[in-house]
Amino acid sequence: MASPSIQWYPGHIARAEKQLRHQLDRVDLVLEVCDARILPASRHPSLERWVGNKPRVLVVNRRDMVPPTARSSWHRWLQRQGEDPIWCDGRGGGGSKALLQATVDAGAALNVRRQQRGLRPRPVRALVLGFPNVGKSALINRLVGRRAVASERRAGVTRSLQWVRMGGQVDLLDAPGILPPRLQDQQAALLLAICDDIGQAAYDHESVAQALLLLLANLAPPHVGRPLNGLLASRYGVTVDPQAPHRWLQAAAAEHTSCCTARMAQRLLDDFRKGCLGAIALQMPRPSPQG
Ligand SMILES: Nc1nc2c(ncn2[C@@H]2O[C@H](COP(=O)(O)OP(=O)(O)O)[C@@H](O)[C@H]2O)c(=O)[nH]1
Ligand SMILES: [Mg+2]
Repeated sequence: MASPSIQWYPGHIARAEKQLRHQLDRVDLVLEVCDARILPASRHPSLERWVGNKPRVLVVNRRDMVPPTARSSWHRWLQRQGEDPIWCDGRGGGGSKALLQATVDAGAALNVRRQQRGLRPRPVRALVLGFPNVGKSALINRLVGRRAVASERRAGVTRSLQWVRMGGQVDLLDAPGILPPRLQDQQAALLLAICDDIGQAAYDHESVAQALLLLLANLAPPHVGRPLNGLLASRYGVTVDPQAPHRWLQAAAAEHTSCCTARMAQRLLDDFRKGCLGAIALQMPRPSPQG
């Protein structure tokens, strides 16, 4: 997929990363949050190394935005890698009970160890970590049952570390999204841009929308609940030619945005990001020989 270089590493992320490395020593547990639509592309490549031996829970958020078949394929794949992911919907609240339970369990184990050393029990400290806009703040609000931290539809809303205390059992640390200083894997960077997981200033909307079209034109179950071409046709009245998906933007712009392809690109991206195109997994596990 040809595209211009996408790079985004704003000052607040660089600063946050420094503080984070410092805070990591002080927390008991890391809740690693990723985006179900682009599961591998939304996992920070250095996170495992930073976390080291500390307990880590993999939280796959936006579960409502992928078809159930995609979820079960990924779940099996992750379990084969030794992970035991918790699937959440930070907006609707699904999965937050399981996530809370995993956090409380980690706290119980911590306090058994503390007691053995003659120390008083204390709340478990959990750091919520992941790329921008994957839903970290929304999950925290779900866990505490109130709007404790800001959560919005654009990357870069959480700008500093913030503790949220939960009734004496759990302390949660909300953090700004983290990103590698250089997005080496440009295919992954493109997926992050499509899903709005990096700042919009980092890329040209039209080329990102073209990349999305190219993906959409070729997606079939289990990526999507049903073949997508019909959906583009029924929503916008313009069919996509799988042989020439780049022509769609111009044709749709002629119908809807007075031939302005930039506005049409923005509309397509917005619709995808809001879930108006249905549940879509942009990445799926590669089939393994065992199936
Ligand atoms: N559909 C859906 N939207 C979500 C989910 N989690 C978060 N959001 C929305 O995604 C946007 C970004 O969430 P936010 O919590 O600010 O992300 P953060 O940057 O990782 O803290 C907000 O508009 C949330 O309402 C989810 O699981 N499903
Ligand atoms: Mg946030």
